[in-house]
Amino acid sequence: MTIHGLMRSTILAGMAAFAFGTSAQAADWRGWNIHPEGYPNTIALEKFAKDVTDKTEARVSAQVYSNAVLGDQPDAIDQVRNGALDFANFNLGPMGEFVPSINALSLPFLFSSVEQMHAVMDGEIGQRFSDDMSNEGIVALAWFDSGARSFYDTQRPIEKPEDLDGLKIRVMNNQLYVDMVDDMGGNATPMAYGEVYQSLKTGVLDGAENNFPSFESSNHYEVAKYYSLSEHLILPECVCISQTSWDALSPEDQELVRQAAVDASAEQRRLWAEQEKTSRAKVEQAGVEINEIADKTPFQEKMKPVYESFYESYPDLQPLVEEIQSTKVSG
Ligand code: BDP
Repeated sequence: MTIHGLMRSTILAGMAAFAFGTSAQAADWRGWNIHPEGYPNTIALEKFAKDVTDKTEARVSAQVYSNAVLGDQPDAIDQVRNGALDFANFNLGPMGEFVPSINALSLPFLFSSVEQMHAVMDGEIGQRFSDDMSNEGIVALAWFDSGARSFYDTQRPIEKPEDLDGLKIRVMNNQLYVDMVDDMGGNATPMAYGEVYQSLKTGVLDGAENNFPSFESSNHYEVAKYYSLSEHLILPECVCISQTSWDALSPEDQELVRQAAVDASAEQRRLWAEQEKTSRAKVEQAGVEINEIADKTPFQEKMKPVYESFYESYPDLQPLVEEIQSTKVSG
């Protein structure tokens, strides 16, 4: 081939790659969301999808599918991992089944406050968690608030661990939560979120545990009239992207998507703070009895075996847990 011929074919190949590259880049992103319309996470995730679409000038066109219409949370995590779904808002509880170090966050009474959880997640430790998730094919771009989870049930106020005796309590999909409830004295039942309402109504379950916004939006408060402020779990949530979808983006678009997630998280945290109050007021008005637990020590004492068996399974994670516990809240 002459030098001209070579140049011409190189240019043609380049043009073809450019044309192909542009069309291959235009992506339709499907996003998983478990919550209904109007929930802080839904509003924030929709904002994320809109920002992504607008800022990339539709090189990525993102759409949120709410109410878990795309499947249960554990399935959805798996689908984001293998690239069948592009993005999602996940709770880091069920994530522990896929990324072992994330289980540290599911140790009951780990954080002393929601502020401490944010200090940990927004800092260097949070970065380590997102690195671990990324090794499993999930890119965590920002963290959402999920408040604190407490027990609620149809039978009686929970003031001490003995009050859980014999109660069938739904937990999210993670062995740590089964151990947590069983060691406190209840009977743990892992179940998909969408099945809990009916199970509470028919007596298949006596109770469950969640934050105020979810207790309200799931309508569980219509059937479970005792909400007891155990605040045993403070779980962060993520805006997560499939590594496959992420890797297909140009560095410029990755930056736009990252910024959209950071903005969505600021919006979610602002909405969350309001929703916690309105949801609490709404369930109280609907006749739910909210019980303060003056002394949580008896519940915490019961969690010693959960920590011990965690350290036995993951000796490497003990320093991380201690680092989290000693993180100070600044300001
Ligand atoms: C909500 C979380 C959601 C969980 C749900 C549950 O935001 O991700 O699926 O609890 O209990 O608070 O399953």
